[in-house]
Amino acid sequence: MKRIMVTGAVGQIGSELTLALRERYGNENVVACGRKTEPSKKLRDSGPFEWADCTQPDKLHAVVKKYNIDTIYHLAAILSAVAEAKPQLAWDVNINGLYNVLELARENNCAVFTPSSIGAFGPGTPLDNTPQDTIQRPNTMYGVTKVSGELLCDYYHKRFGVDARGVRYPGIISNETLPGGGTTDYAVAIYYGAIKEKKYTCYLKQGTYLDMMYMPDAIKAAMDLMEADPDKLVHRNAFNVTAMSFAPEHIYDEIKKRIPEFAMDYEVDPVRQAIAESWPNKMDDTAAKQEWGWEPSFNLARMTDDMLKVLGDKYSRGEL
Ligand code: AKB
Repeated sequence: MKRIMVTGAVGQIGSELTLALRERYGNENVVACGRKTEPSKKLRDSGPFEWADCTQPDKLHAVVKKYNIDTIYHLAAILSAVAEAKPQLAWDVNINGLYNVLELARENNCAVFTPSSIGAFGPGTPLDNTPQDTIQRPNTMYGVTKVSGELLCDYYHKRFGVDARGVRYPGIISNETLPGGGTTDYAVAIYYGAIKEKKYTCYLKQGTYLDMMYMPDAIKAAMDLMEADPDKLVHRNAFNVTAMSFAPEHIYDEIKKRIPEFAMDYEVDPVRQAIAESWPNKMDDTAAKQEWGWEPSFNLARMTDDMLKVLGDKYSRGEL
């Protein structure tokens, strides 16, 4: 049985991925690591929890030794909008933190999953059907750290034999933990707005297409890639994965079909708009499909049904 450590386990993806990993590999075999935010009761009570900051290698090292860890899901990261506001912090967490994890993996023979992002692409990249292997010249600090991270992970694989794998996540939509400071966060916030106030003000312009994915598919992508036969992997860091591509008006239309009184207006944030315009409209994820059988389950309509049901139930119970 694997012995897993998850960094960033209290974050948007980490909080749900940790629970899914516990279900598959056993509660005691999955150690959740947080830095500052209190974990939910479900996360704290279902298995081991440790405070460990990825920029502090000694603490990470102690967790790896204490639990005899052989696999690390390294989710701790600063997202794109915060990274533009705090570029030094983004470099420290996204690069020095990753370096610490890879060194730990090299010394202790651990496999590593690291999420990259659509942010690893930039204005020179083809925006439609963005190829797996293409120009990557991002103009944001987030993008710089994501490309560097991909290269560093591949380097550790080739040079030291670390089993490092990753995906380029699109915007992730979920109903458990809110994302913290990304450019794609509007696609989560819009559902909360629809349920709580029947309205939403969008910070991206109409016509701004971006790749997106519902959380169950994001979790499946990470776990399936880490279980994939290494002999079949031509690529490693990082695979394009997507489930849907839409602009704000399309998600609005889907919600309005189900909540007719829902209204949306626009107040564009120039920073996040510029970031979004530098990212792909739609990635080509053929390599992920061919090399490890990637297949998403949720499209926009199915995701909208589920999001509104789950958030609607939470709202009725007074939990939102
Ligand atoms: C962000 O918007 O920063 C993230 C991402 C696409 O990597 N959700």
